[in-house]
Amino acid sequence: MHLSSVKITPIAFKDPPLLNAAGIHEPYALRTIIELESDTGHIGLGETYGDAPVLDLLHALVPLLAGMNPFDLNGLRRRVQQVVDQTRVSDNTAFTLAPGTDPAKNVQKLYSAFEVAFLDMQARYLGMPLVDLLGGRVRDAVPFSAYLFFKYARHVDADYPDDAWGEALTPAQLVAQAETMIARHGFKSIKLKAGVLTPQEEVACIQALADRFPGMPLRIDPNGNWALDTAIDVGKQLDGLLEYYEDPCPTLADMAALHQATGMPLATNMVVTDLAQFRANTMAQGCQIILSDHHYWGGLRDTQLLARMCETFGLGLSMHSNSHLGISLVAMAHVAASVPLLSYACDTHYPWLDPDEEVVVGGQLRFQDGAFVLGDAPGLGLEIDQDALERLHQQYLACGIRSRNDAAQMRKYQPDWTGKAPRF
Ligand code: GKR
Ligand code: MG
Repeated sequence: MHLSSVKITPIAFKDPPLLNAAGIHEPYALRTIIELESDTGHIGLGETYGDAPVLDLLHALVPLLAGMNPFDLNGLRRRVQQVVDQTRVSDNTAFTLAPGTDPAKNVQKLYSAFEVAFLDMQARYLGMPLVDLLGGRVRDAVPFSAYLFFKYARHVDADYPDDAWGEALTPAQLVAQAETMIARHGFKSIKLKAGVLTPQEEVACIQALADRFPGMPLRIDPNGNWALDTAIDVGKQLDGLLEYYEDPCPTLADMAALHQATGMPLATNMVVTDLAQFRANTMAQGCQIILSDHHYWGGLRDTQLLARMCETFGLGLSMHSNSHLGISLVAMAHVAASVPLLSYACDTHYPWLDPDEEVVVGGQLRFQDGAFVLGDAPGLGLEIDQDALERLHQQYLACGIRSRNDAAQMRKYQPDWTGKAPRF
C-alpha cells in the first residue's frame, strides 16, 4: 500500500467570544483538515492547527509524503524532522495558542498531524477501529467534562448573528451555561476557564456551581494568571470543592510551592508539555496530573507513552483541548480508550461548535451521558462531507484571520490590554 494523494485544507469555523487569561477568542477559529488516499482505495483523516506557521510546515511536508507506505511511521518522523530543519524555523514561526500551549513544538505538531491520518489509514486497511490498532480498548466510552467559559454576548466584529449562549459574566449566568451544557450532553464533571474576572468573583462562581451541582467534580483553570500568594489564598478557599486545581500559576517552581503549601492536586497543560518538562516536574514535585494533548505531544502513540510515564511516576492523566472539530474529538477518544490510566474526564471545546459547522458526514457528533462512545467502524470511522469542507474553506479564505491572537482581539474591546500574566 502506498499514498496516492495527500490533501490539506485550511478551514475556519465560527467561534463564540470566549474569554481567557490572554484575551478573547476571535470570531473564527482555524483548523487544518488532512485527507490521505492510498492506491488500495483506503483513506486516512487528520485534524490539526490552522495557524499560518503550522500551515506552512504542513505544505512543506506534503511533497515529501508522495508514495509513502502509511505503515512507515519512522519514515514520516524523518521527513518531518527534515522539513522543520530545512525551513529554518525562526522565532516568529513558533506560535502561541494563547494561552497554555508551548510554542516550540513544531516537530511534535507536524508529526502528530500526519501520524493520526497514517494510523487511521492503517486501521482502515486492516479493517479494525483505530483503538484496536492502538492495543485494544480498555473502555468503550470516554468521559468528557463540561467546559465553561466566561463570555460576552457578542463579538465586537463578527459578520454573523450572535450565538445562542448569551453573556456569562456572573455566577448565575455561568450556572445557566452549565445547566444548558449538561442538559445537552450529560457531562458529569465541570471545568471553568478562569483567570478572567477577579479571583474572588471566580471563587463565587465555583461556589455557585458547587451549590447547584452538589457532588459534581469541579476544576478551575486560570492559565497561570495568578501569582503564588493569590493561588495559595484561592486554593485554601476552594479546597474540598475541586477535584483538581489547573495551572493557577505560570511556572513550575510556583506550582511546586503551591502544592507544598496547600497539598492540593495540581493539573497542568502549561508547565509540562514535553518529556524534558516531565522530568523537571517529577524532580520538583510540582504537578500531580498531566493534561495530555496528542496535537502537541507528538501523536497518539506518544500520548500512550506519556500515559505509561504517568503510571510509572504515580501521576494522574487527562486531556487538554483547544477549539476543534470532530476528527480531533474522535482521535482523542480512540487514544483515551486505549490508555488504562485515564484518571479524569477529558476537556473538550466541542460543545462550543456551531452544529452546522462540522466537516464529517452526518454532522455534529454526539456525547452519550457525557461520554464519547466508540463504534466498531474501521479507523476513526469518519468520512468527510466535501460540501461542508469546501464551505469552511471558503470561510477561511474570507475571514482574514491567519493566526490565533486572543490578545490582539481583546484590544478591540480594551485598547490598553496586554494579556500579561499573572494579572492577579
Ligand atoms: O480556548 O481559550 C481557550 C483555552 O484557554 C485554551 O487556549 C487553553 O489552551 O483549554 C486550554 C487550557 O486548558 O489551558
Ligand atoms: Mg488548561
